[in-house]
Amino acid sequence: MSKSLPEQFLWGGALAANQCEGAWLADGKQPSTADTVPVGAGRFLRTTLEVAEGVHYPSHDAISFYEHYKSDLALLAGMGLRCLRISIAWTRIFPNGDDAEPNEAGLAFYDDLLDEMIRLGMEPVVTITHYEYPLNAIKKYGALDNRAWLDLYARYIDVLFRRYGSKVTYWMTFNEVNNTTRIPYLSAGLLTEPGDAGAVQQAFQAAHHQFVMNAMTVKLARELMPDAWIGCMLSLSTIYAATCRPEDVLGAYVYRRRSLMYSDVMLRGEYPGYAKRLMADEGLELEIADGDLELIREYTCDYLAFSYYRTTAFAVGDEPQYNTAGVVGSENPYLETSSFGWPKDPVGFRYVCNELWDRYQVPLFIAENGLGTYDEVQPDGRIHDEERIHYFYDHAEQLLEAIEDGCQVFGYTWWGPIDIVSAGTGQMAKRYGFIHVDLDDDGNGTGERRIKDSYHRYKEWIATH
Ligand code: BGP
Repeated sequence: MSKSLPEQFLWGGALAANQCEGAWLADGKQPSTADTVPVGAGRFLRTTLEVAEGVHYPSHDAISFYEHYKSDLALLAGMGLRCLRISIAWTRIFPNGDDAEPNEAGLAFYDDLLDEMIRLGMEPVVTITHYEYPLNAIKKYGALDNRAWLDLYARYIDVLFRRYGSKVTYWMTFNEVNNTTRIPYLSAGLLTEPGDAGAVQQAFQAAHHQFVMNAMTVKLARELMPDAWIGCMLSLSTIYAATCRPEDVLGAYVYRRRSLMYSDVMLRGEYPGYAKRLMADEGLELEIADGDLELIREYTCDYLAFSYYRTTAFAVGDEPQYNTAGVVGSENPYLETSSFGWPKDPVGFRYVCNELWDRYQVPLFIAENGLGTYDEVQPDGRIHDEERIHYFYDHAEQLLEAIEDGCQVFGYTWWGPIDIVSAGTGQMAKRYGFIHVDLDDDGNGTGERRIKDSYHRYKEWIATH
């Protein structure tokens, strides 16, 4: 490959459109799947694909980044961020998913956003789809298990690449694509209850379509923007064996490969044998069209982006559950947990970087790492978020160790550098930011932005590393 990596390590932050922008019907935008999801646990199963009266949908206003992006970007740039990962809301570009023409007002918004980021010295990193799809197209065609999505997606990326190709070098296709089989509504617009007959089949079919779309993205990028980097993006917080009992070790590995299956396809270009066996064992049969496998084989991604938040453990008999940070199995007695119950495991971060580098030998990009916790605003208005500072330093130090180990990592984007809506719970109280936003879980508050102690510490770290 003739493309070169950035000269400077890309320390930055990461956001997702539906969790920060708000303005859910502004300037021609139509609802996305994210706009039908209320606040609270199990929120993805509580959507009806409709927007009901009297229900609070956090994405509708979120933190009004759409309106405040200039001042928010200025605050973010004040930390010295070298990059910012954003996502594009498909529904600003094609409001219904299948419109005859793209929506100029939506395109202009991202032009301005990208220009402003670049002007402030923040390299844009763009996720093409982050947990949202045009709702009207989902209603009309069904979810991504319908092949009709390939055409809709082809038109969408064509517009994005032609419009923003000169501004954006680093792209990612589907956020945490391996969640398609775990949280199918979020990842693929699939409205299925766990245990639904056919749900697993639909999820795997949707994942197959995402693999084809991923390859289409790489192909089009090579034609239109030969210097661009196209990454796949997975949730790769890991799972250890709970003991050295061989069945626990194998079981943990089997769970791990349910995730790695996705990167295997998108980086190595084919379904691995264990994935074929898994599908056969579960009685799944994919509909694969002529040419799909060739496309997947030829157009593999340039890098692997992933999120890492925590780890878990597996013991025989566990029936692991999932949340937005991946598999939840047995407790690990060696780790402390955050106030939202996520174990903190910086050493695991070094382990995962090494695991992925050893497996793929492609550049790695840490697309998300962060700590969601409660913040207390002091009477003097300050926020002493020591736990967040420790979490960041502990993980950043392990990242440097991984780089010393020889892992090629070219960027790290802290999840939610400004407080945004939680994907998993829809809460504002689960805060990740270095910048506080005065809003509560019901969307009440002034929306005022306030710098936390961690803001200064991340700034210091960037300046010295
Ligand atoms: C990842 C998502 C993000 C995000 C983050 C934290 O799964 O890509 O969108 O929000 O997890 O999860 P949560 O918001 O549930 O704490």
